[in-house]
Amino acid sequence: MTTTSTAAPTDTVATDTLDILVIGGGFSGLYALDQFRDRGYSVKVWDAAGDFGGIWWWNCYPGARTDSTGQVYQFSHKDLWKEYNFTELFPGHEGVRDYISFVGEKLDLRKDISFNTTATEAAWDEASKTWTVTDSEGNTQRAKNVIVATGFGAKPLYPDLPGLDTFAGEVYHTARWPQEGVDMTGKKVVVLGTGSSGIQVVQEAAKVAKEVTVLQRTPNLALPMRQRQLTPHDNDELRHDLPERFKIRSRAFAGFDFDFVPMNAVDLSEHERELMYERMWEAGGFELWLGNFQDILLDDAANRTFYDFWRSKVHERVSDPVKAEILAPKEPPHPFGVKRPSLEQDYFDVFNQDNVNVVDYNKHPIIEVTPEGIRTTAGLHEADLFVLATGFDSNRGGIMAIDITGVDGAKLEEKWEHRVHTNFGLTSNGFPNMIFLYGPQSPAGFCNGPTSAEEQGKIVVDFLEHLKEHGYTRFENTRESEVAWTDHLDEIFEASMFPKAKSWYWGANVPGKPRQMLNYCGGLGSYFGQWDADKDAGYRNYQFS
Ligand code: N01
Repeated sequence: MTTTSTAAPTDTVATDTLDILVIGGGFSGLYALDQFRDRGYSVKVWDAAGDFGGIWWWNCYPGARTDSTGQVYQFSHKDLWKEYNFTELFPGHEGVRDYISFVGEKLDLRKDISFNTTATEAAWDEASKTWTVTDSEGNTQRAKNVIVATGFGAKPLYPDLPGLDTFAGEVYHTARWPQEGVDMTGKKVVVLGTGSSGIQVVQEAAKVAKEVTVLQRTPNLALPMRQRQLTPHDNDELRHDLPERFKIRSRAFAGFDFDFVPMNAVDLSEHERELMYERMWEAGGFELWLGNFQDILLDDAANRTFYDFWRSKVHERVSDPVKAEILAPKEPPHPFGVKRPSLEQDYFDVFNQDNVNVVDYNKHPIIEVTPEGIRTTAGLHEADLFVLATGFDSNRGGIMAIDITGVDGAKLEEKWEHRVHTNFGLTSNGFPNMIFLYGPQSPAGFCNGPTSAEEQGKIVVDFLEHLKEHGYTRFENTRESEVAWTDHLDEIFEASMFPKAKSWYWGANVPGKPRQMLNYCGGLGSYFGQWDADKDAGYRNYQFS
């Protein structure tokens, strides 16, 4: 017997067996819902969040905001972009949630989404060729196909700190921040972690807290955001060439409306290079990372020229030379850009305030957490609020949190325990009729989210339409194809500079996680080009029946 989730809207008609159940209602899940529903499929979405927002529902810590401009961090389809006005160039989490709610209402998506519904199990039945998915309340839904669109950051990473449970103050992970917010005014705040989440919290805490102590294990080679407020008129100005920019982002290396400059940093004189860096620095944004010289992520010497430029900019802004050296050391902690840099507004400036300090965590690690605060080898840092900005068990964590049972009782968790294997990050042998969006071994970590939602979404729509046309009810990629895809990822990873930084891109941030590149770093052009070639060869990596 199939039941709908307790949280399902009352006007939803219970469907015995859906064509598609989508787990996850972020950009990818919503695009899939809209597109498949348009084509006559019965589709429902289950989402663990309380409302529209995807990852931005969970990550509602102060200062959480996207590092993409709203113009590029939106859907390109159905003319939605003609109507919505962003209030900031780089929208905060409230802004992104407002935008996604707008999309939800505009496309009438809510009626097919069950929020507050966490998928805990999915089991394949070969006889009926269906999946049965169960939620945390024990409700089940049968579906011919399951799309897992849980995102790269569905599972927060909690550090193992002695004494954490004795802490008398408040402690929150940035990805599980209370929806009602946390007032940091007048508090002593300790922030562990300086990834994107950490630096965004620090910028906000510095404005109101009594004291902010930043525990930094790896400096964030953060770049200027150049944030600004937008009027409706500004939105119109930014809108006029959007269709062209959407076209560019669909095949640009990382799904943005710009790409690497077809010049090598090392071919220019120092003066010419500096002029170019200065121009880019003034403009700000991720162009400094993914629109920089084409050799910046390939050549150590080229990379170092930018690191030195970046460091000089930070040192100009931080007056205390000791703090400046911790934040931007003479020797790079890793090459620039092979660990994700963030965009910042006044991150480096706040260290000029007396109430903001940075601790070099490598020299002074945490010994224990006490009721009063966090004791490092440098002493006790008293705290009322301890912020864990420690990131995620990225890419595979959210998927493996679901107990997925495929053919002959095989468990995905066991299959992927030591090594993830997928075909294009989309499917995994032994788990038929299951598709991952923005999943491990896809370009996820190197792709602007909405671009991936649409571009991967399109190939998945084509794929299931192909099945429908041919009357197939079952698909499964071959074992050879996923071994080849995994080898391909390994090869480009090994040949790149990415192994030179410990990062979540390859699992190096999680103790005990197998070290394997989990994000395709060959660029969207190559990714979709290879997929199209396989498709033109009759989806040669799949067995259909
Ligand atoms: O997580 P992170 P995040 N002891 O993993 C440190 C996206 N995102 O939530 O670098 C001490 O990057 C860890 O140190 P180290 C974006 O793609 C986007 O910030 O491993 N320190 C690191 O400093 C991003 O890349 C946006 O040495 C520990 C930090 O915690 C991704 O999400 C906003 C530790 C974790 O940084 C993840 O970002 C937010 C320990 N035990 C997130 N464990 C925007 O678009 C971890 N750390 C702006």
